[in-house]
Amino acid sequence: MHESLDEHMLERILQGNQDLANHNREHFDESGIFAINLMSAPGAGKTSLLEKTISSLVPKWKSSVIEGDMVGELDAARLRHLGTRVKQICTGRSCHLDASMLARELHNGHFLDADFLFIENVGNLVCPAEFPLGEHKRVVLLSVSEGDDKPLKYPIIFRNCDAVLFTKCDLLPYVNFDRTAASEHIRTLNADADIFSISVVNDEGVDEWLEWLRSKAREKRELRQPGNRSAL
Ligand SMILES: Nc1nc2c(ncn2[C@@H]2O[C@H](COP(=O)(O)OP(=O)(O)OP(=O)(O)O)[C@@H](O)[C@H]2O)c(=O)[nH]1
Ligand SMILES: [Mg+2]
Repeated sequence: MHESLDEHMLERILQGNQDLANHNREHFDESGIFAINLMSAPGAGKTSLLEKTISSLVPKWKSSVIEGDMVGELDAARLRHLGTRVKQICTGRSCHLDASMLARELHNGHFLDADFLFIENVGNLVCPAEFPLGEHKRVVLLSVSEGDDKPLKYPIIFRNCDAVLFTKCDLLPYVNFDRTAASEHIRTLNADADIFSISVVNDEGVDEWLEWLRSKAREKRELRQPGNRSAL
């Protein structure tokens, strides 16, 4: 995409997106929802993780989902089975969600009546990294069948995230994926990212992931208490 755009035009597009992302963040903060942008290559396990996560969070925590896909409603249908409020955004020829797509949905407001807003981005390790949506946390899934070198080859998305989930860890006996090497690659780019090993097949790491989500949401909620305006 970027090759055909001159630098100046690209900067303007990214700045326009950032402005709208800031606007989206205001909506999130006003409503008290905690927004997470899930990004990965196609098929790394985003929807499967959401199925597991949302069904584990109920009844105490309520979730809404915005699903980004180029076409179709397959992932949205999977999540609606759980009784979750899901809005599908079809991006057409675009390989990522952008802040304007979200802004259009947020203005109707009813998605924000929940504790968590999970935003499943279009499967792509490149473009979603450059288009923040206003989310509070950015989470990257790297499935073990993709290879432990991916942080080195797609650095932007790993540099600009809050957590990395190695997914499908039940497959580790069958693939060459060195978790230590992958973690070191991530650390060279991003000293602060939390790193988890997850499998929705044998539930490895699922409790740690859920506790991470809950603790981040609680932190956010505490910062919003009256008298503490720093989070807004
Ligand atoms: N073995 C194993 N398979 C998994 C796991 N998580 C997901 N899968 C499988 O991986 C495939 C893709 O999973 P999805 O959850 O659809 O992946 P996704 O990232 O949402 O895919 P897109 O939305 O198309 O980018 C499915 O066949 C899942 O059953 C896991 O922990 N272990
Ligand atoms: Mg999906």
